[in-house]
Amino acid sequence: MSMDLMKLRKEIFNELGLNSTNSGVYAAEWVKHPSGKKVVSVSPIDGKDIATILAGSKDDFEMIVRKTEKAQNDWLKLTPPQRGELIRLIGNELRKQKENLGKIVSLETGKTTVEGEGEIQEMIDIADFAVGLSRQLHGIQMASERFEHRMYEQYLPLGLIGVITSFNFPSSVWSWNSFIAAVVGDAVVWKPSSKAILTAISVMKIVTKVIKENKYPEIFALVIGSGAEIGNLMSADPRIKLISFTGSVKSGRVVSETVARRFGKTILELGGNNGSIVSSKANLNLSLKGVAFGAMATAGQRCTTTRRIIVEEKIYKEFTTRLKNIYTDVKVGNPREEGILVGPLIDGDAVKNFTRAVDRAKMEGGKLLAGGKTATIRGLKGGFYVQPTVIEMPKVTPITCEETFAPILYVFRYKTLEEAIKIHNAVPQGLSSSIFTNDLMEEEKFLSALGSDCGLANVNTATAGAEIGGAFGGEKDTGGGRESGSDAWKIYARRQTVTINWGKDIPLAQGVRFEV
Ligand code: UN1
Repeated sequence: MSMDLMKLRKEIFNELGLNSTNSGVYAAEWVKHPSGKKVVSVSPIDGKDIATILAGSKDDFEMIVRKTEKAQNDWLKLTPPQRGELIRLIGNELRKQKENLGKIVSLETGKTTVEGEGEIQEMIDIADFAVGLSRQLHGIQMASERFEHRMYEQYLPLGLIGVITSFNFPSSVWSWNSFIAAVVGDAVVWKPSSKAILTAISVMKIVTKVIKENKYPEIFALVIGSGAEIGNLMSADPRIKLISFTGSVKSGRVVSETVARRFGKTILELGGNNGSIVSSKANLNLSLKGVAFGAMATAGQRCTTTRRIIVEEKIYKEFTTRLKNIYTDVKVGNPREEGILVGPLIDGDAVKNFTRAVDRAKMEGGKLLAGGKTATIRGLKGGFYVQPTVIEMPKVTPITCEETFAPILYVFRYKTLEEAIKIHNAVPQGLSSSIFTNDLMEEEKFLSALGSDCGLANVNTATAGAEIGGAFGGEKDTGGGRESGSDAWKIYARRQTVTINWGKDIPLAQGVRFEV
């Protein structure tokens, strides 16, 4: 490790109480000797090991489920606003630890300093949202056809939920699910990605410190382990009422089928292959910035990353020339350094996938406009860097229908908006989308039933960078799940329709008579 990274590692290990070997299993306390395999946390910044983690086994998992179920029972004895109070305290602690947690996210996933902190800000934001929500978990009341009857809906806690997260948003996605589920009355078992384990351990240390200090039930548990073992155990376990899964379409299909077999619930946040339409009626400066952020932020490793742009013929030449200049100038390198906008990919496999996708795009008729190669960074001996890449495509081809987790942007051209929307909707995924235009008719068409087929639709802003206040998720192969804001909380609850007869007789619905 370079001197700077060594220093950073030492600093955050001290601040967050991490060691060179850490337990990856928590249920009311850290399990000293979990019996699973060892997992190593590697920094993509230089490819060097950061620490070793002892993962959980089947036995550990069994213990966790039992303990967390018990905690959830105690949690039920609190009112939702009392539960919200814990989340408020956690949010306050996260505010204090924002910088430290941001650093561990950055070291472990290669995010830039501001993006690392942004990840923690997203946790703070959802904590605030959950606190407010804890005072308004509302059902509706409806008119009864029966005399002196009242009907309404209530949302009761679901029980235990499982959250399986990906490396790219290693802590915020956990909080989107967990803070909301907690105020609803659930307890949470978390299996983070094996590529972002120190972040998960650090988050748990902070969250459970608040729980212990304030004597709340231990509703948050952690188990580090592989998807094949722990992920499958979670999906198959009927005690876990809901699985929220973020990851690939392939793994999501397995989770979905396994959970459905036992009639459990799922939130699936699978692949995205997000497109932006750039119209000749757009503000070009704004569109260029939007596309650049959407396509290159987090080194193209967001589910919401812009992977395709569809540019109107009239401005095609100008737009692509200016985009090419931005791509040539953008600084790729150590994400801890100021001015760097694009850090590394997560690991060597991601680099291979990048190279393979570029080669395939070329074979399928693509013309390279920028990037296309792996990159070495001055001052760093290892790490997984690639050049942000733009490839002009003659039409929608198989590779452009795939999500490659790397900064590759495919460019298409269009003459009519109908044609642009057709290209836009031609992929199997349906997470995020956007249109850049100042023309009211164009943006309304894009937002109409004949427009974008995605869960998120943006006008004059990027496909990436959604706020927590809206429900997050997508259609088609993206899996249909919704989490985070709006009324996404309802999936963490058991919905009950209540009918109360407060009269002296028992009139029946639908005019049925049953005189006994
Ligand atoms: C993800 O990539 O899984 O909208 C989540 C965004 C972020 C969240 C992305 N707020 O880009």
